[in-house]
Amino acid sequence: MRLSRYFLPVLKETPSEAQIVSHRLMLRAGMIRQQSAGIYSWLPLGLKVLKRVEQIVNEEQQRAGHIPLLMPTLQSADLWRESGRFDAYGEELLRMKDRHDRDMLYSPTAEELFTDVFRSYVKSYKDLPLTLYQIQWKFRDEIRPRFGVMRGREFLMKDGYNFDLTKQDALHAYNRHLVSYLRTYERMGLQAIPMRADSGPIGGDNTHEFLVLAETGESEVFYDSEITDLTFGDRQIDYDSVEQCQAVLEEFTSRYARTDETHDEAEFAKVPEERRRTARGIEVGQIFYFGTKYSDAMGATVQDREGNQVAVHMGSHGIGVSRLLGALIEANHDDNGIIWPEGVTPFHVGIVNLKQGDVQADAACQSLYDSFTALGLEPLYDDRKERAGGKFATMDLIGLPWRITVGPRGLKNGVVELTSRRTGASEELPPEQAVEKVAKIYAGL
Ligand code: 5CA
Repeated sequence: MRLSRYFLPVLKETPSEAQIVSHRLMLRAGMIRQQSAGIYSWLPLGLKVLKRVEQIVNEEQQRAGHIPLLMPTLQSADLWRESGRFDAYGEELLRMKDRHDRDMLYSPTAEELFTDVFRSYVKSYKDLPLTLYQIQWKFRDEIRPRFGVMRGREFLMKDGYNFDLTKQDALHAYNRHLVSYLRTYERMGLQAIPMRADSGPIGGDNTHEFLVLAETGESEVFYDSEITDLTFGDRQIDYDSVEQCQAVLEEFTSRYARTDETHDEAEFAKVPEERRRTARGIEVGQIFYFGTKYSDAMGATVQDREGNQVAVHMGSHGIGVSRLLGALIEANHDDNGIIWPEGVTPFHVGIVNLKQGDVQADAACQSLYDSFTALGLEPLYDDRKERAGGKFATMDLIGLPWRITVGPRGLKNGVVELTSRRTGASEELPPEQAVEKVAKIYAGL
C-alpha cells in the first residue's frame, strides 16, 4: 500500500478521553473511532490488525478440529426464554422489539443458538464429539464501557461450543481448548496465563480465564511467579489425545493462579513467599464446562449406544478478539507508539523514502515494494512529500516491526537502512539483502 493513497487518519494531539495507553494509541494511530459509548468504527489500519488476530484464532481453532459457522447477532427471545436467560441475564442484555412487537435481543453470547442448531440436526452419539464455533460481534450493555476496545459494548468474540456424550469427553474438550488457547496467544506474541475464575451468567463451576498481565488490567490476580516461566513453544500436540491435552492442562494449571473472584488467602499462603505475586491482568479469554445446563433446558439429547436419549455435555469457550488488540498494545508499546509483534502486524514492513521525487530513490523504493509484494508480504510505502521526521514519527506511531529507509546518500553506496521498531537498532545493507532478511523473519512464523 502506498501511504499517499491509503486512509490513515493519524491524530497529532493526544485524545483527552482516553485513560490508558492502548486506547490513546489506537485513536492516535487512526485504528478506531468511537461512535457512541463503547461502540467503534474500525478504520482501515485497525481492521487490518483485527483480521490478522481473527486469522490466527481461526487457524488454531481449526487445527484443534473445531468447525466454523456463523449465527445472527439479532436473535428472537424465544430460545432465551427456553433457557431462562431472557429474564435472568440482567441489564447487560440489550432487548428490543421488532415491528410485530416480538421480543428480540442482540446476542451477548450464543449458548442458546448453538444448542438449538445442534438439537435440530444431531440425533446420535455417532456424530459426537462436535465443537462448533463462530467469530461474531456481540453486544453487552456494559454499565461502564471504557478503555476503548477493552470493555466495549459491541465487541468481537470467538465463541465455541462443544457437544459430547459424557462428562469425561466434555472435559477433554475443555482441556483441548485450553491447549489451543495457549498456542493461539503465543502466536500473537502474548503470554496469557490460565487462572481459576468464576463462571458468572454462563454457568457451571469448571472455568479458567486467560489473563495477560498488565498494570491497566481490570482484574486483580494472584499467582505463583513460576507460572510466568512456562511457554508452550512449538510442541506438537495431538488434539485427539486425552493424555497429551491433560498433561498440558496440568502443567499450566497446577500452580496457584486465580482471579480475585476465586482467590483464597489460605491456599495462596502455601506458595513460598518470594514467589507470591499480586498483579493486574486483562482477561482475553475464558473456557467453561457446564455439563447439561443448556441441553437439559432445551432438550438437546442424542441416542446413546444402548438406545437411550441422553442430554449432551457441553462447554463454551470464548476469546475476546477485539479486546486482544488493546491487550497487545498494552504489552507492546513505547513512548513513540505501538510495537506490533510480527504475528499480527498490519503491514509487514514500512518503506520510508527520504527524498520523494528523486529518480533513484523513487525507483529503489518501488523495487523494494515490488520485491516484498512478490514474496507475499505487504509493505506500507510512505511516498508522501513530507519531511523525514514526520515520516519516522508516523511509522513509529503505527508500530510496523521493520522499517527500510531509502535516501540518495545511502543509494550512492548501494545501501538502504533496515531498522527494528522494537530495539531501534539499524543496519545498512544492499536492498536485496534487506528484503531477504525481512522475508526470513516472517517465513519463520
Ligand atoms: N459464552 C462464553 C464463552 S464463548 C462467554 O461469553 N464468555 S465470556 O463472557 O468470558 O466472554 C469471552 C471473552 O470475551 C472474554 O474473555 C473477554 O475477553 C471478551 N469480552 C467480554 N466482555 C467484553 C467486553 N465488554 N468488551 C470486550 N471484550 C469482552
